Amino acid sequence: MLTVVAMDQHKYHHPNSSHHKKRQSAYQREGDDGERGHYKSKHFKPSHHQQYHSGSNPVSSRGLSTRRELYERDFPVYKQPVEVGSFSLDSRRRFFNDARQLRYYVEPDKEPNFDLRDGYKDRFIKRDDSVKEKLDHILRWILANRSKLSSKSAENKSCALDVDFVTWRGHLTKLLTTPYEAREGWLLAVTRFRDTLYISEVETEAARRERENRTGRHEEMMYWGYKFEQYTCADTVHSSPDPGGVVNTNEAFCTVVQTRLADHRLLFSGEVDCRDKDPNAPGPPACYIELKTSAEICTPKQRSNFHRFKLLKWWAQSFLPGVPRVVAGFRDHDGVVVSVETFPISKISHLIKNEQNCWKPTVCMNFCCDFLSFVKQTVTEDDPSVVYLFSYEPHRDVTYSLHRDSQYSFLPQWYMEEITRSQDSHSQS
Ligand code: 0WD
Ligand code: CA
Repeated sequence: MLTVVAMDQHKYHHPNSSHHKKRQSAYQREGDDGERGHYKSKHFKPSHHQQYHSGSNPVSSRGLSTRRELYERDFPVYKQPVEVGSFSLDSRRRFFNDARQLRYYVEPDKEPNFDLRDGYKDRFIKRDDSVKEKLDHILRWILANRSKLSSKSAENKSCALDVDFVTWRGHLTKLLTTPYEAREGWLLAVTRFRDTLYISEVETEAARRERENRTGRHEEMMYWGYKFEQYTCADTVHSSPDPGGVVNTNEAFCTVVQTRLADHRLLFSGEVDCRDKDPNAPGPPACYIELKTSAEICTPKQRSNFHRFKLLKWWAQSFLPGVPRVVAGFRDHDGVVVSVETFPISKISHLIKNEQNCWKPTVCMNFCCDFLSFVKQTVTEDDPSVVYLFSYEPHRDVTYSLHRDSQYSFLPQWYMEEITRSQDSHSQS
């Protein structure tokens, strides 16, 4: 039995409680006011069968507003996420349909003095991040676990999976934080295949330039987070962390969860750092722990920035899969962890209450929900060679473009063949 974790007023939804709320949508047509960023801010009323692209509005000129005010309504239904499986990626990035890479959290001293720079030069194997894996690992997991997902209802033959969306948790995190994101845009490729929508990120030009031009200092600081994991995680329940070992960022343990946001059935996977080693801890995902490092906070300005920017990202990332706590290592300028603090996800919205103009969980969730509705309505062609590319640039609407047989197509042949083969044999029986 899964217990429902209290998440402040942003609780996960109990399957049995009925929650009636007015539903609104922040779609708007870009052409309406003649220019971007200026809207009539009409909140469309609900009906999901409403056609937004009727009349003379060309499909290519429509967008989804990212203005925060449009999303300040009741918190949408978000079901308690359920782990339906997990997988591991080994030191060579090979896929395993099991939890072999799951590690166990070992609580450090409150002031541990971990040196995060140790091993950067000689005990670090870095994943090649120019290799784009797209959704491949999740798709492998799906093929290996079809029985847990296939549609049981006879009338639902065209939908191979019985979920509306398949994606990485990290892509959803980006959606949650979009109304507050003033620096980085994103590109999300979406394909409809057998009535499931697959969402896979495409690296923006700006992100590619940044990746290719990182300073030595930045490269080293990216290592610090992984080094902190090594100081606090053990490979087995009874062993201790091994700070003398090699840090290899190819290795990963990923949970696969199923949940629902309003009427969107979601299947996504996210990397999990470690779990509580207490055998009496609740089952996954409630036993999972997210590890973070952050610069130590010395001034009120730094505290405010931490609340406004860091806690938003931490909350969004862990709330999605139902990971209940973040353990943060605060480090100084030289990469020494000077203090460690636990942040329960359910308490984060209290912590930010006194911050002026701060982010709101409900805005994040409602924006994500409306984006997914926008995608459902837009991505109508059920064809793996067709990609709808959704684009966000800070302070702009989300817009999209359509691409046939392009560089953006991302569902691999092996996946489509297997889904088609098993589905056809299903419908014959
Ligand atoms: O190819 C890429 N650019 C991406 C690869 C983008 C996003 C994810 N990934 C891969 C990751 O390597 C990992 O196997 O997908 C898996 C994780 O997906 P996710 O959980 O949906 O991603 P996210 O929530 O953004 O990141 C979770 C963790 C990170 O932890 P922190 O505490 O830094 O948020 O996954 C790791 C990282 O530990 N991670 C990566 N590791 C290596 N290379 C990367 C990356 N590019 N991105 C995230
Ligand atoms: Ca982490």
